[in-house]
Amino acid sequence: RMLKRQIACRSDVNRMNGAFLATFESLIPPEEERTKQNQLLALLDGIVSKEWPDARLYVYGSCANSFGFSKSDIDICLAIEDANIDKSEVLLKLADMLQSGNLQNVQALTRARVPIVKLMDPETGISCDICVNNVLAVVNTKLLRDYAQIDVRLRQLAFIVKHWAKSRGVNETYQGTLSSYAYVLMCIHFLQQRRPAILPCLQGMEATYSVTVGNIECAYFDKVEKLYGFGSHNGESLARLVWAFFSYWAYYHDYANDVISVRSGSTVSKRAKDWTRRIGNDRHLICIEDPFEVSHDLGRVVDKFSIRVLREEFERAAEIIQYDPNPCVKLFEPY
Ligand code: 3AT
Ligand code: MG
Repeated sequence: RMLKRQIACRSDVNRMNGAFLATFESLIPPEEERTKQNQLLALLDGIVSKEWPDARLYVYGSCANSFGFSKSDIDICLAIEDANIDKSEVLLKLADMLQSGNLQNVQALTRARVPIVKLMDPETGISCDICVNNVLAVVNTKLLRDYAQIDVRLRQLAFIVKHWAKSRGVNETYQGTLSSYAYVLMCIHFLQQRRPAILPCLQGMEATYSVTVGNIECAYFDKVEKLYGFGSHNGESLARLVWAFFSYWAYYHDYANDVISVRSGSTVSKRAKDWTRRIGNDRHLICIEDPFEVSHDLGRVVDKFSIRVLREEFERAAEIIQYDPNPCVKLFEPY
């Protein structure tokens, strides 16, 4: 039955390519958003440097990893060298200063998993979250951005997948579904696995970039300009990749045994990572290894209820692309 599906699809799915490309184009942020972001960043930089002259602000997440839609919030990391600082104190102090600096909805969330200050800039209308010394997020943002430069199909595929996840309500970690970061890693892994491969494994190549964060060594080949055209032996269209992506997660991924691993460019076994049973709140029902914090399963938020929701949504998506002649309407239908 699977084989029949594949054969049926091979000839048809490319006809949908224009619709997927148009969806992708419609989600790309216009250039003036970048200008506004820089304007806000300059304002924040001025405020921060009064109290912490040596501190630096880094944009991470979707505004910096090239997987951001139009009108995304900005994620900012305040990097302070001093190892003795108390993050909560810094955030409370920062919230005070932002409030006096005419920013709106300023709120310090010091007890969150990643403590942040939230704010809205009335001048640009942009909302942002500021965290302190979350250097790994800045580094994983660079990794994603570097992968995106190798083959345009990664950005296209990830936009479609993120748009689908947001439309279908499966991009909510607090409800047991996956983060955007997890979905982008799923796309990178998937493109590393195509034959011929569309993406290489940057962490498996000679390291040209290396930083140590705490006890984690982050090293990989970052001269991605040398890798332009890497995937050109594979001529698969966006539509075909979207269809194959959802089919993979619907019908082919081995949930019982496999961990997807961008770090290794392949899958690794759950057994080898000792991720075969529930430990504390980590259930490991869908396993996505963080490329740097390798003991961290990005699927750990998924529980026995939400895994069913996710798998049903993967199947639904695969079926729609398979059978619907105009899939972009139903695929992104609000849930
Ligand atoms: P949206 O467009 O905002 O949905 P995003 O790329 O900003 O997507 P997230 O909001 O999920 O992605 O996360 C913001 C960044 O924080 C992305 C990544 O650099 C980092 N990050 C998120 N979740 C994790 C995690 N579990 N472990 C390590 N880094 C993470
Ligand atoms: Mg974000």
